[in-house]
Amino acid sequence: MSDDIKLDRHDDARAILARNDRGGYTVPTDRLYPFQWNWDSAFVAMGFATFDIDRAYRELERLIEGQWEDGMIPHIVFHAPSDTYFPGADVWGTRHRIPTSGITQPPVFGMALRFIHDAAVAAGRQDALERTRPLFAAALRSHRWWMKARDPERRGLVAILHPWESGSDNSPAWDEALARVPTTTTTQIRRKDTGHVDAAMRPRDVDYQRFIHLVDTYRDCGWNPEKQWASAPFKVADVQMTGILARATADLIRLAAVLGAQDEVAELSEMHRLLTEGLGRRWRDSLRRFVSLDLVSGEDIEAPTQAGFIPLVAVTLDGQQRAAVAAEIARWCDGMVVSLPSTAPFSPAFEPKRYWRGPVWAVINWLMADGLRANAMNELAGSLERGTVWAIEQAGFCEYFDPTTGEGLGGNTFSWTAAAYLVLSR
Ligand code: 2M8
Repeated sequence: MSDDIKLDRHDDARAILARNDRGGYTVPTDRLYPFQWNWDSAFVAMGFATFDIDRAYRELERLIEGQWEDGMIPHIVFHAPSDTYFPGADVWGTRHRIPTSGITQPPVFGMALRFIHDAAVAAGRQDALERTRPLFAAALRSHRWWMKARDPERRGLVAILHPWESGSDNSPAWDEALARVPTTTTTQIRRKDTGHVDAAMRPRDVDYQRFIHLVDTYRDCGWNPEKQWASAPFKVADVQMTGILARATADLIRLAAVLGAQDEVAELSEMHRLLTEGLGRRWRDSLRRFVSLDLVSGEDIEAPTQAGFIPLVAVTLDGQQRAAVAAEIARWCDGMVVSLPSTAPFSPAFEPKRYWRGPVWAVINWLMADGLRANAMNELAGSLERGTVWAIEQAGFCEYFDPTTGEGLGGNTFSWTAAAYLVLSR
């Protein structure tokens, strides 16, 4: 790695964010994803916070324009029409004043808000509290929604009802649970993604049939959370989602304290306790990682994906667990040009070029490094960060990278990859 030319791409990263700006919100990339995506925007907001605090706040302010009455922050906000993406606003058939999808995505929002608030304070901004306060209120409403709508049985784990909610759409983690979902749809499937990107790097048609079957099912529930919970053919208590929610809750506790919101500190602390205890029960010594729970079959999901390590952002491991995680990650990285692969290379499900079935994702490495550092595994954290920065400098701001070659894949000039570069190369 050290023999390669070191390129400084900070200007390029900022230029990508500028180019993907559609007026206070950022699209993940032109054409392939022409709207505002929930967790992309949270990462992007942190990228902006490294050089433009106002724009960072603005990104989150625009995202919550899509927040529903019940507190859910949808996974897509369709601010302006575009016909280059499927499924568009018409397929979702939701009733918000700005068209949105009807499902959500990982709540990185709370993490981003704390990051931006801290950056604003460090920059001596007098208006930090004033800008943070309404966003904190929105984040709190969304965390309440998560606990009520997605952990009604109080396991201390939040569930996804659609693979798109996880952000890791076609991960092998969903294979068994998704196989039970019928492939029939009432919506006509008109994929656009494979017109922008090589189909071999995308989910398969049969995955899309099931994705859209789920959309049809929940639209028929009128997007009512209780009805959806009762009729969901896909329901997974996801450790990646729960880890991010728990971590974002810790960040909101800190903000509540700064804002002098004592009742909210207590409420969020209780939420945090539930979630971290729930996560604690999902650790498996034999696998050296955490496992999600299939709520339809009642079985552990043992597929080796990055999700198994993400709870590190929220929980404190003991010494034995730390050693186990280090050994497991070393096993996944063995022989890879860039790490961390999103599926373990020794798994039969590993496909180094197919989307969430193997490729390296810069934002996952960002979360991984954060979680490792929170658990005093600084060396490993640093090596993942340096590897990510190196991959971007060699291959560009791609959507994801082939771990076996370092090749950049998927969409180009990707916003969250640019944001990851800005934050990880500081
Ligand atoms: C991908 O997901 C969308 C659906 O939400 C898609 O494939 O159409 C995922 O990589 C997801 O994590 C990401 O937020 C989104 C936009 O970058 O693209």
